[in-house]
Amino acid sequence: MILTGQLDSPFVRRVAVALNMYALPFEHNVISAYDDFGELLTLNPLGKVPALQLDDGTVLADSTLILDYLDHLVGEDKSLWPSDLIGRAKALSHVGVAVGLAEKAVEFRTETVRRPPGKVDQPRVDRVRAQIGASLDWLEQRSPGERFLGGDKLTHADIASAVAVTFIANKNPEHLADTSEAGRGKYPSLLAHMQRCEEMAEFKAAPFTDY
Ligand SMILES: N[C@@H](CCC(=O)N[C@@H](CS)C(=O)NCC(=O)O)C(=O)O
Repeated sequence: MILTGQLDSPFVRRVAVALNMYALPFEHNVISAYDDFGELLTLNPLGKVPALQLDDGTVLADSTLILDYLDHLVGEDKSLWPSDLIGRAKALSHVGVAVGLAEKAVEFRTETVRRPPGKVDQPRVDRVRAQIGASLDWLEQRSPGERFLGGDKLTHADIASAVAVTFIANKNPEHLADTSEAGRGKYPSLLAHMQRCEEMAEFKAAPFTDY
C-alpha cells in the first residue's frame, strides 16, 4: 500500500497512525497537495490528500473511507472502534466533531494564509474561528482525565482528536490560547489527551511535520 500526502495534514496523519496501530506496512509518498498538484490529480481526481493506493492499483481517497477499508482489512476484533453500540455511537460522535474541527482548522489557514492580500473575507474568517472555538470547547468537555476516550483502548476518536489538536497547536496556536485573566489554560484535558496520544510509538512513527 502507498499512502500519499504530507504529515502536516491531520487527515493523512490519522490514516498513517491507524496503519501503524494495525502494524500494516506501507510506502509513504510525500507529495504536497499544493506544490505537486498536477501529480496528485493523476492519482486522485479531487487533487486532495490523503490517497491510499492498494496493491491492486485501486486508489481510496478521504481519510474516513480509507479507514473504513483498513478496519475491514484487519477485522472487527482488531478494529479501532469500540465493539459495543453505545461506545461506538460516542466514538462516532467524537470523530465527527474532531474531523470537522480539522477541516475548519485547514479552512482557517486557506482563508487567512492562501488568500491574496485584500481578498480576505473577514466575516467568513470570524465564522470559521467561532466554529473552531466551539468544537474545541466540545472536545474539552469530553476529554478524559486519563488514558483514552473509551477507557484503556485507543480508538479512531482519540486519533482524530489528537491529530486535529496537534495541527492547530503547530499552525494556529492562538485558537488554544487562554486570554482570560486567570489564564489557567482553556483546554487542559484536551491538550493532555493529545500529549498522551502523541507519546505513543504509533504516533511518533508518523510525526506532525512542517515542510
Ligand atoms: N475530508 C477529507 C479532507 C482532506 C483534505 O481536506 N485534505 C487537504 C490537505 S490537509 C487537501 O488535500 N486540500 C487540498 C484541496 O482541498 O484542494 C479527508 O478526511 O480526507
